[in-house]
Amino acid sequence: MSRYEEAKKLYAAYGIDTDAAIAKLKNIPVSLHCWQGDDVQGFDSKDALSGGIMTTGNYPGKATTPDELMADMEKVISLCPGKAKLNLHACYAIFEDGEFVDRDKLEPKHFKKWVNFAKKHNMGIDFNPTFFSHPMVKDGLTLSSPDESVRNFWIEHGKACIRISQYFAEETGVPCVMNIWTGDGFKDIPADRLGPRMRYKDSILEILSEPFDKKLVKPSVESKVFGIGVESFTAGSAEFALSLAATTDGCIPLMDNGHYHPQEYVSDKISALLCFYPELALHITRGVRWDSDHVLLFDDETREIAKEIVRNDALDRVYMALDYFDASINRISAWTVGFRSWQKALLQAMCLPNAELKKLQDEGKFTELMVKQEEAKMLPFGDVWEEYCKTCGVVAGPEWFEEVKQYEQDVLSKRNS
Ligand code: RNT
Ligand code: ZN
Repeated sequence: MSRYEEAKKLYAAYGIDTDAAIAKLKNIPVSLHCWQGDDVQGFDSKDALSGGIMTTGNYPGKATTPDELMADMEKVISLCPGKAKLNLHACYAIFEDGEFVDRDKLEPKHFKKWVNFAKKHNMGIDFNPTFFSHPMVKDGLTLSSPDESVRNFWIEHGKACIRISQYFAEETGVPCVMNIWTGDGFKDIPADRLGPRMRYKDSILEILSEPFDKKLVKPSVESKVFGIGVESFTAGSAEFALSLAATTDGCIPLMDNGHYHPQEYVSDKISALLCFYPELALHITRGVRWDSDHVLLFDDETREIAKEIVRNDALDRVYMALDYFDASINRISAWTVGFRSWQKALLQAMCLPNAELKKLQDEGKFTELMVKQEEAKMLPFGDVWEEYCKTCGVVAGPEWFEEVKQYEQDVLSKRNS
């Protein structure tokens, strides 16, 4: 009997069907962010990354052209089990033949190559307007700026992104989540908090007045507690984003687990939002002491988040996107470790005796609940993971890193970046 066959029997004794879990997970999309590949630089400007976010490190070999970035993503996809969805930022527009337009004038044609790439890999596309790293960010503000010309520029950008999102959905046949995040905020104590928030609200509503098909485009708003250089005030706080989503038809709240105080857990927040919102979105990341966007690992909170989605039967209500960027290590490896970690977290959540544990809780058997939760951790999950990877045609063990090393030697080391 193979190790998987034995493991399957052990799981079956708990009433867990590992074959079914494997078959299900294969078809669940997880958004793979393009921005791990080039430290959130994009192709439309040489401006340094700004907006309260930061990459650190200068590991050689980052992608600097669309072809390089696509080749790198292709490598990552080939090393990961499961179903990826492409997550793009507007700053990754591809201009051809010397053309250039600013962000307020972007059109679907500037993303045609990305659509071809997505189609080649049978992926849907998610999208993000890029409200940072740009000269029109004035005094750290975009959609909430007191300067009307600044606001209008960014509103036009947002509307252009709605049209592009609709184009993505029409081309791929998969709904596009369009996430609005700005770093708008102040370094020090503001004299007026309401003004920027009212302007931010009005600007987002103005963007969403652009006509779109609600079945195809899913706008979301991402909140944040603070950013580097904007420690005192963030316009798009948690209360702001949740209230906006709650009162705006078709708008989804997005929680990034790096965007809360360190003792607040998104794993605890998911069920709260599921009580009220038909759908929600996540940015899955790993903050170390702050919103540092370290590579996602198969750690406790990552697993707890996955459990909350799986055991609440919410896989079709939660849009899952990865959001981290480490420039200090091989970027292909960073991307791959994160994607594989989330796959592991989901698969393991599907292979827990969730119904039995819930019953123990409802019966008030808390001693037994603790014992069983701890014992379930010892089930031979590695064998199920191996089987999952095998059926997806990728290696389960650390051998995938050999391929990354080879790619580094053959491709990355030849780049001038
Ligand atoms: C920043 C937000 C945001 C970005 C991406 C690049 O704190 O998390 O989602 O990481 O849009
Ligand atoms: Zn995020």
